[in-house]
Amino acid sequence: MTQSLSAQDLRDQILHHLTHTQGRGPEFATVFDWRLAVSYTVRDLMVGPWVGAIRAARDQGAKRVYYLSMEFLIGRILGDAIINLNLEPAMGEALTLLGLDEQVILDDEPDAALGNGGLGRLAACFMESLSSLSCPAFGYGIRYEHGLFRQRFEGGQQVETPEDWLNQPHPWEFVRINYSYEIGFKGHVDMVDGHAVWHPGESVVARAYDTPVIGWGGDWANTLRLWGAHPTTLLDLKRFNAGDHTAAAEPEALARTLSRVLYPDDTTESGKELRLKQEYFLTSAALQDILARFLAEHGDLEILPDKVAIQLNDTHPAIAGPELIRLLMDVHGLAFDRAQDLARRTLNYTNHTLLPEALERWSTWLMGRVLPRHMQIIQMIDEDHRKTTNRPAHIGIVHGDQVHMGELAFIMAGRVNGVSALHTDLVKDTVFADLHKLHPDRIVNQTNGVTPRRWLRMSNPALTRLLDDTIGTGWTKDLDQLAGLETHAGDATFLEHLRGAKRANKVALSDGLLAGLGVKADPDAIFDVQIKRIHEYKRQLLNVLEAIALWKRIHDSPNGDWTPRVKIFGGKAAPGYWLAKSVIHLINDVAAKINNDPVTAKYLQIAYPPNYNVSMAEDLIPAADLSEQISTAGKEASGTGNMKFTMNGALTIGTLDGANVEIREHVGPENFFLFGLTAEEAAAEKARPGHARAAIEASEDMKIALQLIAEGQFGRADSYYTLLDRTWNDDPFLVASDFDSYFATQRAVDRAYADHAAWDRMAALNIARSGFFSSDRTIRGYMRDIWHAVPVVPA
Ligand code: NBG
Repeated sequence: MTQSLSAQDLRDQILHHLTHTQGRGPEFATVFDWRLAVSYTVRDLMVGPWVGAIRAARDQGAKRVYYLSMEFLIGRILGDAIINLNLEPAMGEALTLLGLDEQVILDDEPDAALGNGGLGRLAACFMESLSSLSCPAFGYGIRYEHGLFRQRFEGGQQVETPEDWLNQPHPWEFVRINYSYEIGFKGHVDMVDGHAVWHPGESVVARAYDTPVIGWGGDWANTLRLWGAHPTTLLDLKRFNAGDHTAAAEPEALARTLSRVLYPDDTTESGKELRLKQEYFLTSAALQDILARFLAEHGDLEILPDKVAIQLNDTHPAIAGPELIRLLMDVHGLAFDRAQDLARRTLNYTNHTLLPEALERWSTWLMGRVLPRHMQIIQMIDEDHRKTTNRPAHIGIVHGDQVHMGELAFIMAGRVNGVSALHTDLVKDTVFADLHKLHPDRIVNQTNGVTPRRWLRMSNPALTRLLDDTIGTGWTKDLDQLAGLETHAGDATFLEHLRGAKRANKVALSDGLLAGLGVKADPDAIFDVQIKRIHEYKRQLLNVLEAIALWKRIHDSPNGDWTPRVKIFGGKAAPGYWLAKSVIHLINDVAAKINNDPVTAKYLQIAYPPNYNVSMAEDLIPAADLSEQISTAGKEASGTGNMKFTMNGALTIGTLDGANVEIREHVGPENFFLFGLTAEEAAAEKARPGHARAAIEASEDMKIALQLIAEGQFGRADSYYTLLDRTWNDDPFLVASDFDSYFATQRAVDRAYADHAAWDRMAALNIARSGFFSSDRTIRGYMRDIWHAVPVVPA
C-alpha cells in the first residue's frame, strides 16, 4: 500500500506541475491545465511501483504474460488511478484547497476509446487485474490516433464523426524512442543456401508508447505498450528539394495510416488490406519486443515457454503463430520443427464469438501479397498438422483460396479458451468441433470478469460507502467477501440504505437526462437499461417493440395499475451496418412519440443519450434497476456488462445466453428474470420454416407493435419497411419467437418492483452473490490453467 499523502502535499505537487510542467500560473490556468497538473501529480506516484515491478520481475527471472489485443477500451485513467493509489479523500481535499471541483477535473479527460465493445473492455479489465495481482505482464496494442467514432443523432439517425483523443497531450504515456522495430510488408522471398530470406517491399517503424497500469493498493504497475507507426525515412529530401513537397511527405503519410484508425466493427472484418497490415504491425512489433527482452534476460531459446506466455485476444493477432516461427527460423536459425514446438508452447488463443461473419478469413492471394513469407509458413504449419494428425480433408487452415485464422490460431495454441461455460461448450460442439476431437485437452473455459475497482468502487461511491460500512473494505481486492452481505439482506435498515444509494444515483442520472436530452425520468420509476453495441443478435429491436406494445396497452387503459418505467438505451452501430442503424432510428422515433404522449408520459419514457462510451457506462450502471441481457440464446459469447449491473444491484431480465447462465446460477433463479428459448430450442426454432410469421400471428402485442410502425405512427413508415419485412419473413434472431415470453416477464418485473422490500432484497442478494464475476478470479484462472504464471512479490 502506498504511503498516504496529505492534502497539503498533493496541493503542493499539483501547483508544482501546473507551474513547471504545464507552464501556467494558477490565475491563468484553465480546467485543462489543472487536469494535466493533477494527472502528472498522480502519475508521479505510479512511476515508483512501475519501475519497481519491472525490476522485481527481471531480478526474480519471473515468467511474464503478454496480452496481444487490437483493442484496449480503457476509458478515463485519472479517476481509476486516484482510487487504486488510495488517494481519496486527500485528493478531494487538495482540490478543494485549490478551489477546484473534482468532478469537473475528472470529466475533462477524454475517453481513450481504443476499442469497440466487450472484447476491448475485457482487455482493459484484465490489465487492471494483472497489476492488482502483481502478475508481471505487458499489454500490447495499437496507439490509434482516432479511437472509436463519435456518435450523434440527426433526425434520430446515427451520424459518425472522427474521434480525436490525441488532439491534446496525453499525460499518461511515455514515448520510448529506443524501443522501435522495423515491420515489413510485401516484397518477395529468396532462398539462399536453403534458408528463406524475405525482402519486404515496404516497411514502417513501430515505436513504443508506454502507459503504466496501476493495480489496487498501488504496489504494482504493469505496462500497456501501444505501438505507433512511423516512417523509416521521414522525408524524401530529393523530391522535397526538387519542389514536390507533397510527394516528399509520402513515406510519412503511408506509415501514419497504419496506426490512424480503429476499425469500427467488432463482429465483421472489413476485408481490407489495411486491417491485415494493422494486425501484422501489432503482432510483429510485440513479438520482436518479447524476444529481445527474453534474449537479454535468458539467452537460451529452449526455455522460452518457461518464461513467456502469450495470449491472443481473438484471432486478430493470430498471425503470431507464423510470425514467431519466422523470427525463430529466419532470424535465430532454428529448424521449423523446433520453432513450431516452442511457438505452440508459448501461444494461447481466446475465442470471443461464434458469429460466422466474425471468424476472420483472408484470401491466400492477399496474404501471399502482403506477407509472402508468412503464407509459406502457414502452408508448412497446415501440412505438418495434416501429416501428424492424419486429419480428414475438410479440416485445416487453408481451404481453397482462404486462410482461416481461427484454425490457424487453434493449431498454433497450447490452450484455446472460451469466455463463459456455455460459450466454451458451444466452441467445442460447433466452430472447433473437428479440431476439438483431434485435440481434446486443448479447449478450456475461463468465464469473463470485470474489475470491481472501476465498476464499483470508482463508479458507485454511494454503494461503496454502504459496503465499506457494512462489511469493511476487503471486498475491493477479494470480491467474494461480498457474500458477507447475505446476512444483511433481511435487515430492513440495510435495505433502506441500499435503496437510498440507488435512488441517489438515479436522481443524478435523471438530472443529467433532463439537462442533456430533455427527458423527464422519474427517479421512482424502474430504470431499465440496455447499453451495448447495436446488433441484431443483441435484440434492441425486441426491447423497443416491447416498449411500443406496452405504450399501446397503457394508452388504451390509462387508469390501469402501471408501474412507471424509464427505458434507457445506449450504443453505437457499425457505420456500415444498415439494419442496426435502422434500429437506432426506430428507437429515437419511438421515443419522440411516446415521451410526448400526455396520456402515458408518467408511466413510460425512453432516453437514448448519444455517444455511449465507458464513461457513460460508469454513470448509467450504478443507476440501473433492470439490466437488459436479451440476446438470442447461443449468440452472446459471454457479456461483461451483465456482470457490472449485477454487482451494482440491478436485476437481470435475460435469456440463457453467455454468462447470464452463470449469473443466474450464482444469484439464484428466484432473483433473476428469465425468459425465452434456450440455445438448443433457438437452433431448432430457426430451422422451422415460417417461424417468424407463425410467431407474430400468435402474438397480439407483437402484431400491434409492428402494425403501428407500418402505419407510420413513429416517423415515416417507409424508413422501416426493410426492418419490418425482415422481421415478418426471416427474423434470424427470433425476436418474434421470444416476444410473448419477454413481454410477460417484463410484466412480472413490474409487479416485483411494486413490492419495494422484496425488490431491494433481491438487489442485495445479486450484489452479495456477484463475487465470482471479478476479473481477479478470471485472471487467476488464466494464470493457473493457461499461463502457468505466478504473482511476484514487489521489491
Ligand atoms: C465479444 C462477445 C461478448 C464478450 C466479449 C469479451 C467480440 C468479438 N466478442 O459476448 O460478443 O463478452 O467478446 O469476451 O467482440
